[in-house]
Amino acid sequence: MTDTRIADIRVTPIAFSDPPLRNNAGCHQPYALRSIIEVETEGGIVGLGETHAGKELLDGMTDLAPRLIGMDVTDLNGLWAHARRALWPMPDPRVQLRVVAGIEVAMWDAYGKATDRRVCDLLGGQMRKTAPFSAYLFYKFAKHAGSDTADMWGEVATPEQLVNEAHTLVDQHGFRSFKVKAGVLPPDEEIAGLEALREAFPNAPLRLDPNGGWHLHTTLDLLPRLDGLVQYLEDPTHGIPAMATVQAATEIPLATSMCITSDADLPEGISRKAAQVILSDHHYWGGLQATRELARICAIWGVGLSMHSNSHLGISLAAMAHLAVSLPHLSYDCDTHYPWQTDEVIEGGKLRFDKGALTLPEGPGLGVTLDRDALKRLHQNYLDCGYTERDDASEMRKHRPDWQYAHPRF
Ligand code: GKR
Ligand code: MG
Repeated sequence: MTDTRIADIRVTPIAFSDPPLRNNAGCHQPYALRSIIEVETEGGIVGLGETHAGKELLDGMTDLAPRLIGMDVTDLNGLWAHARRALWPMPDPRVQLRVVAGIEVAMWDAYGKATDRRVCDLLGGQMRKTAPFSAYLFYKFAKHAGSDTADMWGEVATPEQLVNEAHTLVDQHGFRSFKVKAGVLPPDEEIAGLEALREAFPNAPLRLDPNGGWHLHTTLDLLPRLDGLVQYLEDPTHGIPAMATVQAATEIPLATSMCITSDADLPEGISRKAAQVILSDHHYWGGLQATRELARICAIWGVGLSMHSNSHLGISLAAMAHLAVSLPHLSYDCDTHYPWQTDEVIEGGKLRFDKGALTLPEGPGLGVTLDRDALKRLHQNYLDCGYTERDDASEMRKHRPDWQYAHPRF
């Protein structure tokens, strides 16, 4: 076996095109940010990771990466020990976990490539052939503010437009379930959108995610209309106490990617029964190993598990898929923003879904390799666009100058 001690860690922030998708916090900017992590071993193997890319995260990478030189790529305990010393405390505790996650995935990938093993095999073996994903539907503007041309999706603001968007995603990727990003339009209009989807796709599971954008009283009032319509209701309202009140009032499973997002939230979230489904995200939870541990906790406590997503490219998708096929406990189709992205940073271009599921890319590790020309181009985008943080609220004000952030809004 080649020498798997870490010789170098490179972190490259990138910016890739993103459509004007709307959510409770505003609207997506023309570029979404990620960082690409390369962990190179003494033996010359390069492992890949992808994670968020705000300034604090990149500073954290700069602090942590040099401390890991000389460590073996299998030494995840060493990674956490160094991370605790280098990154704790940080102003935003969520960022530490996202730093660790990006490097941890690259360590798994490097180890897999060095030993000719797939990451899913290193994670315990393949439990299912493919990783199932659902179509992620968004209300959206036709074009970015200041742009002359509408994108291929056009505006999505009505039930009919939402159904058209769903048809396009199904035609392109074969999805069999749908998640609607809500908290954008008045709830009546969003429920009308769901009802139109139900009519167009009578057997497809539907989910709604207002991102905590509804008041507790609004949510309680709407429950009878959602009962029987949604497979689960994701983060209708904000915080563990309010979610627990809603869950106590309904048979509809509540899911969350907002009120239980790290170990610290688990005792209160589970004991207060704030949600029946936790939407894991290995970027949020500190990597693949931590998410496997979360899956076991969920199985023990009778909580369902699926996956949350943010705008991302193929390295993240491959990592999500390796994790998804190897988790003994995975209850629902996972989320992904991937179909909304046209850029790619891996060789061979976009990974392809078949019937809404992803077959693992072939090869050891994650099965993906870096397209260095694309990395260079997307890094140049990052330098040119001038963003250092995601800012949906400012972007929204370019479309609607009097728009104000409100959480909850309805
Ligand atoms: O990309 O607009 C978006 C989503 O709202 C994202 O930011 C959320 O993190 O997709 C996510 C979710 O499920 O809440
Ligand atoms: Mg969500």
